[in-house]
Amino acid sequence: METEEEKFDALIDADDRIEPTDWMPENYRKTLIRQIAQHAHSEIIGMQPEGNWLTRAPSLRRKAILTAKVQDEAGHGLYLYGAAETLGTDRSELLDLLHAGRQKYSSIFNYPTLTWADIGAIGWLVDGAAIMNQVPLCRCSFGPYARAMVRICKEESFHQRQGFQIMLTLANGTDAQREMAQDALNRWWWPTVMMFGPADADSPHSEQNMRWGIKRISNDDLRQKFIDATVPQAELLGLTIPDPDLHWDEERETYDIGEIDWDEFWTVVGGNGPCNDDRMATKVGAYNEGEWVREAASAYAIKQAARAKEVAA
Ligand code: FAQ
Repeated sequence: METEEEKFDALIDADDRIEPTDWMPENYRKTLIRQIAQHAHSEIIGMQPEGNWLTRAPSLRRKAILTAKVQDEAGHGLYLYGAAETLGTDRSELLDLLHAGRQKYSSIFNYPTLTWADIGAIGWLVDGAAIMNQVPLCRCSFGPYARAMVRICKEESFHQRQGFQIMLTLANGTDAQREMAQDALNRWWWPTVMMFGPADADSPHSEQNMRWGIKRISNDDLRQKFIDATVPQAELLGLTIPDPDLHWDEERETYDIGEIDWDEFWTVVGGNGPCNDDRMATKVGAYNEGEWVREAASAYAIKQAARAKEVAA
């Protein structure tokens, strides 16, 4: 007779999906809640740096596109909170943990968007990195997370293209526009490279998460794939990656980069980046201001349920 654990291991070994009603080890559930919640919070907090430019987009067309993109991020957050809820947690619990500083969101969203070119750089680089990380997650062993990622990746791909298109327009524009694009690349490059997480040797969750089929490709391998895909795109734009040590390694057939400033990464992850306080204050403020909406929605839901009961009786 197979134990629950043996059945679970057999599903993982067969590269099958684990569904919410299946038995799973407590640490598998915990690490998924941790990762999916962090991912959901990132999508929601990630609306802030871009939302900052909604009222100042350079044309109506750009404004409409950016509005659609920011709304997509909200949708991604909601799919992901939904996926986390299938693991037996509640969205409001996860939000409480975020607001209390006990759950993380991606380091990348703690940097400011100083010019319109930053909107291009976020789409091109940050969404580009997000796709690189998230396409393998479409094959994650946990069914609801994997399925949510399929739709998210399709939308991220449009986001990446709109960002690249902004950069292309600026790079082919006036000297001032080109400088603005280069300045945005200078500020966003390294934070994006860091976004993939610590080096494999310093990543406490990687080994177990790879074994469980949550993570399919390691932090360093994804980072390398992103760099190899992005360097030729920067060349096409005529922009310079801000790394004097960047060069093509003939032997490894890949780009080598300079040293990553891990102190900066951990400072930002630890809550002391340029915008951490501001992001959290805005998030908590919006949540508190939205209290009446949640109350109205649940009062309506209770009324509807009572009406349905009456009709059924
Ligand atoms: N920021 O052992 P590992 C987006 C933490 S969505 C902050 O390697 P793991 C869309 C990590 O949590 C961007 N913390 O951990 C968009 C752990 O801390 P803990 C978000 C980070 O989980 C675009 C510790 O370091 N994407 O961009 C970061 O195996 C534009 C040790 O690390 C996802 O969340 C970081 N960058 O691997 C929206 C994708 N990296 O929890 C708007 C799903 C690591 O023990 C605009 N997540 N840490 O206290 C993942 O793939 C993984 O969770 C990793 C980290 C790869 C992020």
